[in-house]
Amino acid sequence: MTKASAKRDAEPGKQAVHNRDVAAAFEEIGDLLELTGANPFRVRAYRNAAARLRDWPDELSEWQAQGHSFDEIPDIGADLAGKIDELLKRGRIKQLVELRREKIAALAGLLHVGGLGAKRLRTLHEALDVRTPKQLLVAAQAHRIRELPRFGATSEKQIGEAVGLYLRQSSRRLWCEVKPDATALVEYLGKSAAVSKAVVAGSYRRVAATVGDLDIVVTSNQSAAAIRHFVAYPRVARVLAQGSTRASVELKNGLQVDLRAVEPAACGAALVYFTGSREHTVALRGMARGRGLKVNEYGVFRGETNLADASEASVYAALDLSEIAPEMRENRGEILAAERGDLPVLIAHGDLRGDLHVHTDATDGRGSLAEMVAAARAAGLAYIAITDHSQNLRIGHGLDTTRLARQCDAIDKINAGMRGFRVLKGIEVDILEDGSLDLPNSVLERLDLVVGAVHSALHLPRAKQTDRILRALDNPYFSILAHPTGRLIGERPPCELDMPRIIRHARERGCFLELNAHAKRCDLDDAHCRMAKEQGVLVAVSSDAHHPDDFGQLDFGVGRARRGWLTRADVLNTRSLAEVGKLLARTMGRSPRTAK
Ligand code: DGT
Ligand code: CA
Ligand code: CA
Repeated sequence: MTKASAKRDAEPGKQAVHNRDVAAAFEEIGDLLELTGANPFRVRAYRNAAARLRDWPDELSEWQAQGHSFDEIPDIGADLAGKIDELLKRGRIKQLVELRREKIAALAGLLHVGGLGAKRLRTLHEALDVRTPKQLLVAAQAHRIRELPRFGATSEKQIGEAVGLYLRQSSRRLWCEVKPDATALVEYLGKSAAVSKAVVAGSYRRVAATVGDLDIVVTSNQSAAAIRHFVAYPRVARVLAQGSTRASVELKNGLQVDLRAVEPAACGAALVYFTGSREHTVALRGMARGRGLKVNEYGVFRGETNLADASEASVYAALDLSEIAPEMRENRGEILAAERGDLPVLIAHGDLRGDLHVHTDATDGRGSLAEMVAAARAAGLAYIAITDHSQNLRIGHGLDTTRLARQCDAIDKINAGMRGFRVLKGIEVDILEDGSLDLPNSVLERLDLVVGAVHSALHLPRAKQTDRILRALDNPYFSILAHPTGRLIGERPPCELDMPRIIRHARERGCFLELNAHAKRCDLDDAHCRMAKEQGVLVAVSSDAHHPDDFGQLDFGVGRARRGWLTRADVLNTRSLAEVGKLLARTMGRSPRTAK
């Protein structure tokens, strides 16, 4: 789902080709070559080039206009330079157009879904003539996969589930993936004299993990001019509908955007209506009816009189409710809470003081210790915990005892030379299949915190998987359970787990749970955050940063925490370094216990 957006045919001459378009094209060529069984070095060449171009500081067309040649760029040889030139000049790469015609191309989106690699996808294609995700699902359901060599009933079941999930979600995009478009559109709309205010409403404003389309409300006294400005947005590919107060467009990456122009006085009601959710606004309307009122996108009416004004608060006030934060509007008890006046005061953006899950290039991160520290300080944090992977995670180049000790020395050194910021020593230790941890307690005890996570054997049956985690929490050195369900949105369903039991156990053991803010994880999800809150288990909102830029994820994490009704007090890393230090110290060296 993340890649599908970049995979539209470019229209010759119609748009400027940006670096990320070139990167997306190379990425896609890499995927398709891999699927058709090309030499792995060729595949890697395209992927390396894509990564290089995505971060390349100069706009490629300008770089060329200045007389440079593309093969001056590292990772770009003469062949790839020619392809960049072709894309810039003609708006397409012939090789890519041809690759897309291959019978197997429609399966490219399934790479990585449910652990399917190119080799296994090719086997499925060759043995069963599967050409599309839908056909793969049908093959799994008809039990035709289990007969194949190197597949079996279990992997058939996993493939069926993962492809089903993929098909349900593939028309949706990750929140973080649409954020750049949402931000750019608001900025663009604000430039029109006809627009006084522009807000992205819908599921985006509610900070849903995935978004179907963007819904924008603009206030304007000249709606026709506002609409004209909107459809003229340079990244619009097609206008789907256009009227005097509304329009829908499709952007060049395939994302749909609906826009509504309303008079400034109706802004409150329009925002409530278009923020939704449908369930929330349906419940509001039902409540209004009981009081002889009518709520719609224009206001709250008693007869002809509109009780609402430009603010959303006025809409809720007209129904005797306190204002409900957008992230809570899902009809999951928030209306009752607003009626009683006991809505939680949600954690605010800017409340986080530190980040307790950060990687470096010692394992699979892309920033050095010093770079991650500098980026965290620049992001306004007061502390971070370095939590690189442990030895069991081979692909992540996990740390063994010696390398961990070396990292701890490096952290001591960096702390010694720094004021007003502190680096905590941690590890993201693998929880092994039997619930033991991947490093001995004699090593863990020297750290400030232990973050534990499951990275293998994700398909254990529910009772076994639950016991595994309970056992891990029983370890005397265990601070925070990272991304508890292991889900990857669009790729992998959550593990089978008894979460209420795990949360209760975390409370008994004095451990904390993580809300991992990685766009694909959002794990804990909203419902689990609320369970943790009810049990009094503090939640760490963590970036899981693998790159200096990733601390930006914390802001999304706060949005997700708000969706889970968390307050400042419910979140571990809103606390000062001194307080966090005390709370973490209590998780290090408790009396051991065996699981019940
Ligand atoms: P999405 O786009 O699937 O991620 O989810 P939403 O919530 O953004 O839904 P969308 O785009 O269909 O509509 C945006 C908001 O507009 C929705 O949250 C509530 C409102 N809305 C749209 N159509 C209707 C409708 O027929 N009835 C009600 N009650 N509300 C609607
Ligand atoms: Ca929407
Ligand atoms: Ca919509």
